[in-house]
Amino acid sequence: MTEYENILYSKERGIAYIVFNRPKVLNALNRTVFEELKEILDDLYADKETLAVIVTGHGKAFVAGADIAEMRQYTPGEGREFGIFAQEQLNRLENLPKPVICAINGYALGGGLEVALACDIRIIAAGAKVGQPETALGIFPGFGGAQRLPRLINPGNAKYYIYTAEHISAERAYEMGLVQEVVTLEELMPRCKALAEKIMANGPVAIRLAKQAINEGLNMGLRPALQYDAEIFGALFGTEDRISGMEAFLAKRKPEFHNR
Ligand code: DAK
Repeated sequence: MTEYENILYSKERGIAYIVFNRPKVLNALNRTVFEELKEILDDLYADKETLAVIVTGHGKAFVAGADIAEMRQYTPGEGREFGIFAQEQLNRLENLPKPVICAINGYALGGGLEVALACDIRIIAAGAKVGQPETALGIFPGFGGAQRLPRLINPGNAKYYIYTAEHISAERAYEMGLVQEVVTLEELMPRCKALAEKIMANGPVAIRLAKQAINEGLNMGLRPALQYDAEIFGALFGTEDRISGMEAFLAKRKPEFHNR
């Protein structure tokens, strides 16, 4: 396994772990973090064995945002280039053909929340805070937060939190549907692993195509989205997993899926 300076990357029993690891600066995202994330995503796109991914942070924060110290001296051209590269990696994370669970262990602010928004499911530790405080720095959420947050939660709430730059408690995030569960910090990783295992017990090809249908469909109107579903759904009937899933049901036994 490749060692990275700013990210701990490991795999165990079908689950890959991406752990942001710059605890001295609350895992702030600099250019190098995104370069490392790019390599990790290259690996995950090619990896057929890994069936789920968990993203979290080392130390007291998940990610406290983009690295303000590094960004401070950016020219408009550098800012644009950094934004394009970072956005591309978050788009690739969002569309990774495997379920991605975000374990929010502490602050997920600015770019940190934008990473979490690019994951499929968010579980948060009680006491952790999320938010898009960029307007307090004179910028707005430029890694996708201005687009993904209002699509995920009520646009009025998204505007409220982007305009005020207020931190959002775990409970309020749950109330708004921004996260799926609030658990204690001790329970966070066991719960995320159990959730990954539960998902992995189902047909991997079905999950991959469900994710594709949902992500693509969210960018379309209802009719073209349903048409798109019908097209990719048909492909499932040619898979070995679909046959073994249905045969197992009829034979009253547990299915065995082979990701084919
Ligand atoms: N960047 C750099 N360093 C950071 C940091 C960050 N985002 N957040 C924290 N740190 C550093 C602190 O400076 C401090 O360093 P030392 O003083 O020890 O050297 C260390 O981490 C510990 O932080 P604190 O001492 O502040 O810890 P506290 O527990 O007191 O406070 C906090 C925790 C999370 C409330 C506080 O650190 C904080 O407010 N952090 C900043 C949060 C924030 O504003 N995040 C948004 C960043 S802006 C772009 C698109 C998008 C973006 C950028 C560009 N383009 C399209 C170009 C995204 C921007 C952002 O994410």
